[in-house]
Amino acid sequence: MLKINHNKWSDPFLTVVLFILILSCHQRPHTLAYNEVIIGEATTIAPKSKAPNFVLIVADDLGFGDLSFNGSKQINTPHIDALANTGVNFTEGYVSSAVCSPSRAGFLTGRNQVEFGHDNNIGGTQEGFDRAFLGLPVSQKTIPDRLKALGYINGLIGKWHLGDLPQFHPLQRGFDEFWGYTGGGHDYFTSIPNGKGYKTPIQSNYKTPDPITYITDDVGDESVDFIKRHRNEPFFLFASFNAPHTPMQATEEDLKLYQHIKDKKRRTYAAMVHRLDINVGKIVAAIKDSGNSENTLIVFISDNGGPVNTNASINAPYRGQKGILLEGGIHVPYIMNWPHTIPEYSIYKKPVSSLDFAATFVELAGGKITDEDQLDGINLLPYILNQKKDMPHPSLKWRFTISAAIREGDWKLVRLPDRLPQLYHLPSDISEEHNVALDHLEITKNLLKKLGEWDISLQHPVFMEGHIWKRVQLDAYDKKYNLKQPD
Ligand SMILES: [Ca+2]
Repeated sequence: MLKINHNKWSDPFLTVVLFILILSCHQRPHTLAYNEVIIGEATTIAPKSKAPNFVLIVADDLGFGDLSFNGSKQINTPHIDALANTGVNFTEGYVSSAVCSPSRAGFLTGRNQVEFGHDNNIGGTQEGFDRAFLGLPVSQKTIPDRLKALGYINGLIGKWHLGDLPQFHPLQRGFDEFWGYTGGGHDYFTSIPNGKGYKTPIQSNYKTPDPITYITDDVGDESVDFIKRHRNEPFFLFASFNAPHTPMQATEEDLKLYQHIKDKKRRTYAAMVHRLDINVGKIVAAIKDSGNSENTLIVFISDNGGPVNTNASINAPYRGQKGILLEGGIHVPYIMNWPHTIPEYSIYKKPVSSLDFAATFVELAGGKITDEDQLDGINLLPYILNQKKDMPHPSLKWRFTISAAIREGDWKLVRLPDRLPQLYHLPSDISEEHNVALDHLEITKNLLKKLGEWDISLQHPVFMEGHIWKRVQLDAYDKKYNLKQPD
């Protein structure tokens, strides 16, 4: 019979066992101090024999709080949750713009887009500007441009929104395969020959596109097809969903699942996010079925915060929405997943940016990023694996028409044209409800100075949106936002 020493905690063996037990019970803690890095349980990091694949899954206008792993009680997103749980959840993940096109210009190049004049959304441009510049400046290299040089096949499925003219077409910007549309959105059910706006025909350079069924399913299916066809070569897939961007359209089948939600727009939105989640699951399953799980880095983000009025999204606990620089506009769900390389249940709490994708992918693919590339992003893998322990970004900055913002450590300053600057201490005021600019004048002055110096170093935008958007944005700073999850 086993005899246990009464003073058992003095036994080194038992102490180690106890320590391992504590570690193994460590489930996704949410109460840790900001900046702490939680690396999931140790797994063996297998040596990589070949260049990894990259799958970048982007949701469009998804509210931060509308995924169950981010606290949604109304919308169940098991597949996206699983990506976060079996990888790393970046709790301080940002995009570089609060609207679609500049956000995409940023993460596809790895440069803050205002540094090359892509400040604005692509829509109608202002009179006096040359439409030949209405797109991602051709001077800028994209992720697929860089990966192509390293032997990758690059595919874009879905939304582009970086220019309609031939010089901006995805096939001119590094992609080998394209199935989708070049505008900022699409009808979910209808695509017609010679159709305009959201009903444009689907383009593809490698197949005759079938009529769309429900476009979220179609983007999922075409992504699966890409993953299957290229399973034996290194690839980059940009799965660019337009869900849950407007128009608000869902299938009857999915609407039935959310019939308990009274508000019709919110019910439709929930059904749209539900269908997005199912298609993220299809993509992950296809990678697994092709035998490439351990050789594929999957990234999931939303391109900007939820536009609460137009699609009934909720950015709780963050205040603000698409189009503005409060957290609700730029702080997004941000996940990386790479089985047996990124440990499960990792949580990374230092601020990171979608600008980091380019350097991360290129360096993991065996390429080099030098100062000449002028990237703002960095390779995140050494940070995720806790090999580098400093802040990935001493500061992050944003500029969007009338507004600008800077985050440095725990502090964030937002500058608007018609009021005193707003300073928030994010760890103690996650919803940015208490402007403490006057209580911390030195910090306010210092951050304003840094923001101003950056601002005057930047070139002018190469295209403008209509001036009406300035008013719309300013008003959005004064609105009331839903900071709690509805039941
Ligand atoms: Ca968007």
